[in-house]
Amino acid sequence: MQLLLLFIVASTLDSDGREIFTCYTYKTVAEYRPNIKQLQILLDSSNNSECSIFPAGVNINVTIGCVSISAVPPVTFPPYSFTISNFGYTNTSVLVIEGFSLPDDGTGTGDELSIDFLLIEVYSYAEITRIEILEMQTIISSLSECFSLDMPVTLTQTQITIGMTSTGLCRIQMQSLDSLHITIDGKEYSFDMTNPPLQDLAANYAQYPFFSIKLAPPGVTPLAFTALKPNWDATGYLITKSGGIETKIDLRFSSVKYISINGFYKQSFMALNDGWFAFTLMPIAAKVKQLDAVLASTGRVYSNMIFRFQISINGQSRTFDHMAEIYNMFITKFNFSCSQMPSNEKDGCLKFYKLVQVSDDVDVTASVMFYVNQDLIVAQHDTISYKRQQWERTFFVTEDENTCLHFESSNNQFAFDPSIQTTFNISISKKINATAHGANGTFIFNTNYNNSDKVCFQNKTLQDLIKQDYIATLVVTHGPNKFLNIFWGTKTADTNKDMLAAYIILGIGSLVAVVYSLSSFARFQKQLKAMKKKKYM
Ligand SMILES: *[C@@H]1O[C@H](CO)[C@@H](O)[C@H](O)[C@H]1NC(C)=O
Ligand SMILES: *[C@@H]1O[C@H](CO)[C@@H](O)[C@H](O)[C@H]1NC(C)=O
Ligand SMILES: *[C@@H]1O[C@H](CO)[C@@H](O)[C@H](O)[C@H]1NC(C)=O
Ligand SMILES: *[C@@H]1O[C@H](CO)[C@@H](O)[C@H](O)[C@H]1NC(C)=O
Ligand SMILES: *[C@@H]1O[C@H](CO)[C@@H](O)[C@H](O)[C@H]1NC(C)=O
Ligand SMILES: *[C@@H]1O[C@H](CO)[C@@H](O)[C@H](O)[C@H]1NC(C)=O
Ligand SMILES: *[C@@H]1O[C@H](CO)[C@@H](O)[C@H](O)[C@H]1NC(C)=O
Ligand SMILES: *[C@@H]1O[C@H](CO)[C@@H](O)[C@H](O)[C@H]1NC(C)=O
Ligand SMILES: CC(=O)N[C@H]1CO[C@H](CO)[C@@H](O)[C@@H]1O
Repeated sequence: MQLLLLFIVASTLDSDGREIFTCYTYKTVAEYRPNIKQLQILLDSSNNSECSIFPAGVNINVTIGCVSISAVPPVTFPPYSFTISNFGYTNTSVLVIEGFSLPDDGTGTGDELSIDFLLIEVYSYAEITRIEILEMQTIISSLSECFSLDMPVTLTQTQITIGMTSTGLCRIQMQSLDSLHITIDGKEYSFDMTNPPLQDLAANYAQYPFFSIKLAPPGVTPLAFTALKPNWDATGYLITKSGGIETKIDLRFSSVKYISINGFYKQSFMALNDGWFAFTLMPIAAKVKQLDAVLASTGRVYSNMIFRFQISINGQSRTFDHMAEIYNMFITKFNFSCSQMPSNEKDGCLKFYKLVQVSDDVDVTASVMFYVNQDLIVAQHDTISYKRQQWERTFFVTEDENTCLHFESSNNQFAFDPSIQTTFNISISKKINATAHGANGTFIFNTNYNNSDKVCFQNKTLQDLIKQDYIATLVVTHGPNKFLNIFWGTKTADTNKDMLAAYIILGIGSLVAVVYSLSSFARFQKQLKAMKKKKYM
């Protein structure tokens, strides 16, 4: 727990109070970070119950002691005095003093005084305890610690958005901020303090743990719509200027994403089920119109397109492509399976599938790319969400009047509390006799689910709907937790074998091309030619 001490002139409290000895051990140390003007006292409690008597509001005096002062005349300095209001003997383990700097040593060299000991006095009206610190560590705080490592960057045609997580360590620096520089794909963009978002940065830095800044490079379009990839390389740094000294603070971006039209999808996610990667993309009609306008503005008529899904995790990635010839915003569901891979790639694919299945930190992007022969004319890139799956496999089994959801557990099973109601929201999309692939049946069931491997419902309409081809989207809500699964079938399965057979039949007829890593364009062209001229409706 950290205490932030503000410079408040100490109200003089009675320092003649009773002294309590040994509230802290000799392991209590002080760390001084001269570059960020901060003194931290890491308190090592001796768990002396007597010391619990200190109230929340205490005064603290820090006295700097120098035994040998070479300076002539010897420098003298008053103690630093602070008041804090949230002290707790058992829970205050660090005292952080901001804006602390040691006095000049008086030798004219500009060096800071070297100190021999620190005396810390913590006192209230009635009690005082003293801590002597004989060893002080001077630590040059790395300026790379100004922000925590989670710093995502989003690029659009007109805007650079940087999400920042403040560690609070560089408040002093941020007050003398001078400029921000960011290099995207070899091109540098600079922003000085005339940019309001930069003016806000210092204030936001001190105030919020997380905030973002949005920068619009004046008069330039950072990226064209023909960006081939959603993931970019970018570097950036801040410059601060104080007393004629320039300091560079590197920004380490956790990800750099290019998004063509922002907020393109009202829903977009990936789900895994029984060896399948299933993707759902539901665009917003108004955004599709915007994309159409961008396409029209190229003055060219695209001949083919690719829906590309890229899944990355720990430096490994897989790309799945779905090739089509026309754009139909009603293609909303995509699926890929390792079983569709060439035999030499199946094992690698399955390993990857298993890795994704048990990971939380998976990066998934969806790209819709329009081509005139091999020229990419427009691309829409988005990041889509993925949540670790609760069940490895979900499927329906009909048992008389009952329609039962069966679950095969995954490695990471969340335990449902049977005393709390669980909501099963099942949306069925029909593949046959549906103008679009949109849902045309939603069923909500509330039950006190007890972690059993199946849960049954009675609804005649649902039972009829799953007699034929369907795609089911299941959202299970349990308190604040939500679990999502997507699965499908040609008919209700009674055994695993039937279900697997159904999957394989679906796989064979599909026009899906599955590619590892980014396939060369020649390969794509070959595959495209080999495709039958079919349209998706
Ligand atoms: C702490 O410092 C203040 C201001 O210098 C002083 O008035 C006060 O007596 C000091 N308290 C103790 C306990 O030394
Ligand atoms: C005080 O208690 C804490 C937490 O129980 C323990 O980690 C620590 O070692 C104790 N310190 C001493 C000096 O006994
Ligand atoms: C310590 O605990 C007290 C009482 O629970 C609380 O008021 C105070 O804010 C805490 N201090 C810190 C530094 O967490
Ligand atoms: C059920 O899920 C569908 C989509 O899967 C959603 O549109 C609908 O709002 C959900 N209903 C409830 C009550 O959560
Ligand atoms: C789903 O849509 C199809 C085609 O529009 C229709 O034939 C069918 O009755 C619909 N089913 C439900 C349950 O609404
Ligand atoms: C089945 O579910 C549908 C959709 O939620 C509902 O309209 C219908 O009343 C249900 N039928 C029965 C018998 O519960
Ligand atoms: C869990 O619920 C199912 C049906 O809802 C029931 O058959 C089963 O006995 C229950 N299991 C436990 C351990 O309570
Ligand atoms: C999987 O995708 C292919 C190509 O879009 C499609 O033909 C097939 O029906 C899909 N299968 C399921 C179960 O959705
Ligand atoms: C598979 C299926 O149910 N197909 C039906 C689609 O709708 C037409 C007429 O609306 C029926 O004749 C088909 O049997």
